[in-house]
Amino acid sequence: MIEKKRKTKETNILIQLKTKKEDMLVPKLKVGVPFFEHMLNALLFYAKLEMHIYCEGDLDVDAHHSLEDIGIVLGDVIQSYYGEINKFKRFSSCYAPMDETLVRTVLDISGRPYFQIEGIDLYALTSLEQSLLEFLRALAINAKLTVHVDVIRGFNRHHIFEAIFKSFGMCLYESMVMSDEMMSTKGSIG
Ligand SMILES: [Mn+2]
Repeated sequence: MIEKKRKTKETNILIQLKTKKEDMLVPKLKVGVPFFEHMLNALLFYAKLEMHIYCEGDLDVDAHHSLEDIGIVLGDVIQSYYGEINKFKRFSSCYAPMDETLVRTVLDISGRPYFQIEGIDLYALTSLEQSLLEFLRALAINAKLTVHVDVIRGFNRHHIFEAIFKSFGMCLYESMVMSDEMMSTKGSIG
């Protein structure tokens, strides 16, 4: 089991990841932002990660602090997890269609934090949608991943965000599949 905690004046977060069969963990999401929990559920399902995510945040302000801080702690958990796997496939690219929407995520466990999203009008997003992207950015940066997300087409915002989270989740799974060698010409990640 990997467990990380983070407590500030804005949020109090606990994340646990089941890494062994013997780990006693009841997967549960408790954040209090239903659409984010729906997205997180999709991401973790396709990443094949069993997690307990608890956040008590200042939702009376808005969801921003909670989502960004969960991204920070989850990124930390993911970095510890691939550190334990040690040798992994590293690169992945996954497409998720959802009716009219098509999204592609390309991910590299590079040790070089970078998050880029294209194909979506960032000025037209709702506050919650912006926070969803801040979550993904915080996750990528804190896990030290290079992530490029391209919204190839689509107009239904529920579809677009769900396809982003699904393809990101699929990429996490594929990149962390064990490999028989260290996938780096220089012999180390970063
Ligand atoms: Mn949905």
